[in-house]
Amino acid sequence: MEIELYYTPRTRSVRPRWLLEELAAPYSLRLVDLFGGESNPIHPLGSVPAVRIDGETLIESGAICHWLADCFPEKNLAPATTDLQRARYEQWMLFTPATLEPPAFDVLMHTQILPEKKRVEAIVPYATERYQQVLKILAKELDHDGYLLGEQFTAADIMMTTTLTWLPELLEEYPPLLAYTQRTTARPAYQRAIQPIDEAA
Ligand SMILES: N[C@@H](CCC(=O)N[C@@H](CS)C(=O)NCC(=O)O)C(=O)O
Repeated sequence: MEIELYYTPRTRSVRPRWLLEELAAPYSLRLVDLFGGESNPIHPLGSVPAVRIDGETLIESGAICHWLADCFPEKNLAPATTDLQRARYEQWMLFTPATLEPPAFDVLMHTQILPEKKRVEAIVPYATERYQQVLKILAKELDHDGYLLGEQFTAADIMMTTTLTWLPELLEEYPPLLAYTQRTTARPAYQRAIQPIDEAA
């Protein structure tokens, strides 16, 4: 399988890069200079990430991670479809983009990313409150030494960790989440995935 990842550091494209590193799958990176004004030539919205897999283009970080994890069952980054744990895995794979990410995205965009003129201050208190509600239930869920599925680290942990790292200051009140993100980001595959592109293997 030939995999080319269209990638910008410090974006959602870390997700598939981290997964590919966990899988030890061969891949190449094509840097998209999003912050310098370049748009991704293979994504209909110009966004990252996108992958070319044997000539086919696939977008959406969650879909890319989902599919790639299933392609390498021997790496145990996704439970088998017949495994009861699979349902729980699907739950967490979707929880990140559907429930955790929207309020975190609003806070991030309207406090840090958008040019000041475009920020809407009134969005921030509600989005922060909603994000904190979600963090509270996650802190209960992750109040142990493992991962979302217990002992098994999966692609769902990649999805969730990358979002939790967007707003580190809001994690301070949730020690189980701080410990969880410290555990997951200490993984060698994550450390390789955040290396500057010219130093990547
Ligand atoms: N839901 C998409 C979101 C993709 C997305 O919005 N990516 C951001 C970077 S994290 C981006 O490319 N923004 C610039 C743009 O869309 O032009 C995914 O998870 O892949």
